[in-house]
Amino acid sequence: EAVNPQEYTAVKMKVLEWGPDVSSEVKQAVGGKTVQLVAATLRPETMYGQTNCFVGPNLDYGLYEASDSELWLLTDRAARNMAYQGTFASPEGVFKKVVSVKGAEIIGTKVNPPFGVVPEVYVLPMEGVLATKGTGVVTSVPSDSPDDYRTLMDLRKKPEMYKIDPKWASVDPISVLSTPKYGDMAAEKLCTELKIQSQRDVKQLAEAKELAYKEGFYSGVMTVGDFKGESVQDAKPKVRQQLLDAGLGVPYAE
Ligand code: A2H
Repeated sequence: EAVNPQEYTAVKMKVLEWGPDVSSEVKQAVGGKTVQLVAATLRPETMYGQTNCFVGPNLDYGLYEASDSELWLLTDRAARNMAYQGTFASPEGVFKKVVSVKGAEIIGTKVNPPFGVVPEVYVLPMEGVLATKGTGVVTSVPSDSPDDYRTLMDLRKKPEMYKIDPKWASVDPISVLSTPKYGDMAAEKLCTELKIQSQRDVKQLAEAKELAYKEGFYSGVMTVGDFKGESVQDAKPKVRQQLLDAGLGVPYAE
């Protein structure tokens, strides 16, 4: 466990249309409320480049009452943490689960990624999503996250095996920043350089992640959005603040 807490930004990805496998029990429990998939990220400045949303197909999630009108989809662990961080409308420490949801159920669900250049993206399965980190929901930015890039390529290669409609994985990586070392598609470049063959190459992916993160943070320049032309270091807290101000994100620490 880290000594210092990680400061995540939890971004709200609004459900626009359920995928084919969502149970009628879940739909009934939702009624007319808005459902948000809530993804924890350390890279708020990359949100322009969201192409998908990942969940662990075997993980357990729930829909939790964030307010009178909104249900949030995340893990039980994250809901408890958020309740204690005063994120919900309910009194501190109080959280209410409306219904349980299995990750596999929501594959193919269409969501709206906040600040995304592409306004409608699909939920896909990722093998390595940890129940013990963040919200268990990961927004996919394949331009800058090697894990996201490699997973997207795996899914495109074997859509039948992963039981997905190829159209759900059809959005290409979108450049959000540029660096001297890796150009404007750091994840693809590093996956090629390090010969990363699958999302299961966890050791090389960890190395690629570290390299992309450092180069992006210290040498990156934004190529899209309100802070285009500014350094990533400067843009990062500004994009985060915009997400918070717009009600599209909340701080989340663990
Ligand atoms: B990051 P750290 Cl563009 N299981 O967001 C696996 N991975 C998870 C997760 C979980 N339960 N919850 C969050 N994550 C991912 C964007 C991003 C991220 C980019 C580049 C790198 C990157 C888009 N995906 O992460 O172990 C989320 O992906 C590498 C730092 O707490 C989150 O930020 O450092 C990151 O891992 C948090 O990982």
